[in-house]
Amino acid sequence: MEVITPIIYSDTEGYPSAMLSYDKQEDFVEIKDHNGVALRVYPLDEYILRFRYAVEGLFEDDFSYAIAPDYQAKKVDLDIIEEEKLLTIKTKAVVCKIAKRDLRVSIYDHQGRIIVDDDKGFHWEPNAEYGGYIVQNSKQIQFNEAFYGLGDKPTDLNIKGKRFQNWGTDEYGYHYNTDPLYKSIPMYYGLHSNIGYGIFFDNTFKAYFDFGHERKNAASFWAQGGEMNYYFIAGPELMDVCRRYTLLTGTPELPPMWALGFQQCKWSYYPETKVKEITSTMRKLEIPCDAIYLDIDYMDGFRCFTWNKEYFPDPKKMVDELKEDGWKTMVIIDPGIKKDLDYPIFKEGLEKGYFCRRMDGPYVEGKVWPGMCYFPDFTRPEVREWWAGLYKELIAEIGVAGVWNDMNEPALFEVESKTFPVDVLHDYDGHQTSHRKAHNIYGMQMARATAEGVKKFKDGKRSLIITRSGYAGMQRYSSVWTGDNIATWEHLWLADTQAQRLAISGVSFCGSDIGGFIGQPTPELMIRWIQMGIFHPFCRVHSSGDHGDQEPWAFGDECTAMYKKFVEIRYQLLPYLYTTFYQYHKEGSPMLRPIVFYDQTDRENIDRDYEFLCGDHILVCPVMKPEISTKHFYLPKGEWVDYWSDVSYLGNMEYNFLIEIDKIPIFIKKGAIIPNYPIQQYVGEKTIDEVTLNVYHKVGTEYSEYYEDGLMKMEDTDLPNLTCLGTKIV
Ligand code: NBV
Repeated sequence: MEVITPIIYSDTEGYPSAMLSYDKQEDFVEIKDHNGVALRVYPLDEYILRFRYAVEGLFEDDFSYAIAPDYQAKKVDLDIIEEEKLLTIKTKAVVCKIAKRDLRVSIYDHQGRIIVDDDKGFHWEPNAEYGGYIVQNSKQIQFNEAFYGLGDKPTDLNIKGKRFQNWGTDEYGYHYNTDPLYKSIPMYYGLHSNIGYGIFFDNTFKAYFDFGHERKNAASFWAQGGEMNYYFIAGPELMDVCRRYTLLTGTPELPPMWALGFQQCKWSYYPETKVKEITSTMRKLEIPCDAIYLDIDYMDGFRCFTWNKEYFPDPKKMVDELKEDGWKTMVIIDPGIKKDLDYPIFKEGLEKGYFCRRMDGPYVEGKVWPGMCYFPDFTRPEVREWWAGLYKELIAEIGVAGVWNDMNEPALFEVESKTFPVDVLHDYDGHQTSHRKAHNIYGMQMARATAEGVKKFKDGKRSLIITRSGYAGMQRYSSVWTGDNIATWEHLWLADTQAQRLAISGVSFCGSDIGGFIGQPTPELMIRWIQMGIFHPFCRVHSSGDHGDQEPWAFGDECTAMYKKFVEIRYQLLPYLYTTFYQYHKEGSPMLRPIVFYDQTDRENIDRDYEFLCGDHILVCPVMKPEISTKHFYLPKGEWVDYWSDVSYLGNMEYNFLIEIDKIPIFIKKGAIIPNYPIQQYVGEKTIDEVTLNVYHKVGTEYSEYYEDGLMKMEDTDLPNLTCLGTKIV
């Protein structure tokens, strides 16, 4: 018999008592207990219920950086039933039962199956050090339940049995299970008995998640301050939960297509002759590439928005020349502004009071690349506007194409905490608070200010922003990369799971430093990483440059040829990838899909984290080990066509495939139509007046979408059975 761990309640914990009253207001149902606890349940649509608790009946200002500003809650007709022991709130999708004895919440579907059930439910502890409360919640873990989500955690896809912290941290050279990392996305999925659901705990304080690590049967989440404010998102399909969560926290605008092209980066390419050497070698070897990156050394003494004129005497001329050859120049911008009164940006920020201060007056100072720096308070609208304005020269005058925001956890050198002291004050858009609450959103607000600036000086035209740190909703402003990884086989796998996890956490536009930031990959590892990387939405090679080169030609001729072959495949697939981005933008569909999100009915898929789907129809099975000649892969349900040989395979079966170095196992869903562009050296090199539709014929129906951002619409073609955005072949 299973031994159930007894629940030990701490003396200091508080719990709701019996229900005193309930009241139906326009947007929510408010329930009060006998001790002054209030619970508000907001139906946002039939599938999403938001729960907010106030220990002393007083709710905080209702403000969130995560929720998309244009998110519109729907009008839901609630059915509210009061019985002796329960208050039941029903929408068309879910039945929420609140126990009158202690306000514990259980959510069922309409067939009476439990979706999620409070264990201790909401409880709290006074925060003796800072005031307020440590707000906590625990749910029961159902039989065989699996858990997913939480952003960039470098661990197995199924996070059952693990415990995590959300506190954005600069983790140079992280490893399997290092926690926390750069991003904080407090959203997780549960899956049991084929029922998927999501919990989004929208609280920016340092927060914790425990999935049966401390107590085998409880999934808990808690934060060091703020409100117990979470969203329950019903499925039952995990994909639908993902779409609902992603639309709740917003999707990005469509990027320019070149942002999905291949990108070459290194810390650092300088001087100008080096940059040109890289770009011209790419063109000479005919390896398609759209973007070249300038890391911190392009600046004058690492002062943001300046140029080192010795290395780059005429940046505009260089950027223009690169542009003529199809290159988009990307530059890095960090948050630290060098403390130097001869530096106009510092002087202006100081005069206008834009830098963050400690609670008792002084500015927060921190050592980063330029030396001692002050840091803008990006949580203040006026500061964001100022920051946006600083991009004028880079974007409007010099013609830089997009911006890379780094070190924005914010990261500091030489202090144990690696970041600001917690007493730093922030405006938090008019809700003044300390760094305890603002830390996790600092990077996201920096990326937001950057995105606004770049957009403004590009006359509203689309661009590319990348950020290292961020909170739920960051995807509205920026793409992301997974930070300072290492050139090891383990990291290849971590990059795979991190990208899948980010995609299901609302942040599809993600990728890793291909090849590894730290260390030098072997040619084999580099090739395997490129083979996977071309299926990640953000596809950039980056390295610290300390251990050797990582350009396509750095590993010998054979390797260069393979590199070229895979980057070319990416360019052929651009219309497919762009369509996948469109689905993300429009419906919140993740661009990368763990196998369990493709078929959650098959228990074989629960822990599967190697293979993933890129968009609707491409199954990618990355090779994660050196020198292997065969590998077992499990093909999920359906029929799959081997991309290389056109041989069909039945799904729901494991196969032992031959592994060759110049091929990554890729399978196309039978029946799919995959649009292909001709190979170009960069997006826009050729006028595309013809798209090849690769039809993977099957007897039966398979729905394929194709989105073109401009003139080419499917209805303009004379192919039979085609509709704009949809293709049916029977
Ligand atoms: O700007 C230098 C690097 C950058 O290349 C990398 O991608 C970031 O994650 N940056 C971190 C700061 C220094 C890291 C040691």
